[in-house]
Amino acid sequence: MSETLIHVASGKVRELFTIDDDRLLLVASDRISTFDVVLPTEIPDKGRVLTGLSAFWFARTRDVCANHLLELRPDGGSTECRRLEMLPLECVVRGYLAGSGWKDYQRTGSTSGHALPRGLQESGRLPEPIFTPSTKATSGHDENIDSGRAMELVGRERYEEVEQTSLALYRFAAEHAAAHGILIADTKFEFGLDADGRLVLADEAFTPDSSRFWPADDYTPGGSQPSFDKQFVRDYCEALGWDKTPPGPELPEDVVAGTRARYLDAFERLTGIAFAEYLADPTVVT
Ligand code: PZK
Repeated sequence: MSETLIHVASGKVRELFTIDDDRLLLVASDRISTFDVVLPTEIPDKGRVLTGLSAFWFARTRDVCANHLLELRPDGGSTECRRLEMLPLECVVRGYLAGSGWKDYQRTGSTSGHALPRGLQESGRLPEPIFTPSTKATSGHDENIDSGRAMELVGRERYEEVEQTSLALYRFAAEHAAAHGILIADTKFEFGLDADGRLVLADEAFTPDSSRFWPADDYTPGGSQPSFDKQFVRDYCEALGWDKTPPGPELPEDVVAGTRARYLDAFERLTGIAFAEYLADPTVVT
């Protein structure tokens, strides 16, 4: 049996191929980006860690929302997915105030139309998680939009469904992760519709590339927090004095090893499964 794969899309560090009319192959590479630039040095096993984490979360949130995962491939770094009609919305949930949410708040006291209490700190925990959708920018950064604009894009009923579903997914994962020493500050989902118009969670879910993971032990609101996975890379790049425009710098061996260890640590803490067990049989996460 042979399959001809047709390349359909490239993300910064992932590729999407068509298998047939109904199925796509999502391949997670070992590439890493920082300050929005993909670096020339790979982190061995990063793609497998992210693929395994997504599959773990998909398996545990099926009752909250259906998802696109059909099959984890034996290599552990790629998945067969259902082909969907994607919604033109990045579905972001924030439990803590960081990144563009913090920037919006400092300027306006709100983000994506959510008026927030005064006196919140950078990286502070929000009173309640909030849904802050953004549009998929064709170039550059996604743009935060309010619920009115998001409803124009997907319709009122679908908007309410993706908001409630996103919040429920976040609450589930954030509670699980916090119990295992990792704060999920925020996360981004992509949803699609199946042929019957049912909402389906697509893309990746609760990976360090789609979420801000912070080590709970070091959590100190009132400033930016170290990233669980990329902090060695950022610190190294800052110390180099690189101007953050392409091309990015090569990473030395110790930064690669330290970063790889952080990805494996996140995987093992969140799943409770040894990474070697996952490599031997990826289906152990599902
Ligand atoms: C789809 N993307 C973004 C993600 C990339 C690009 N299940 C699906 N059905 C139809 N389309 C998509 C998906 C998913 N997931 C997702 N673009 C199309 C994207 C990852 C890598 F290169």
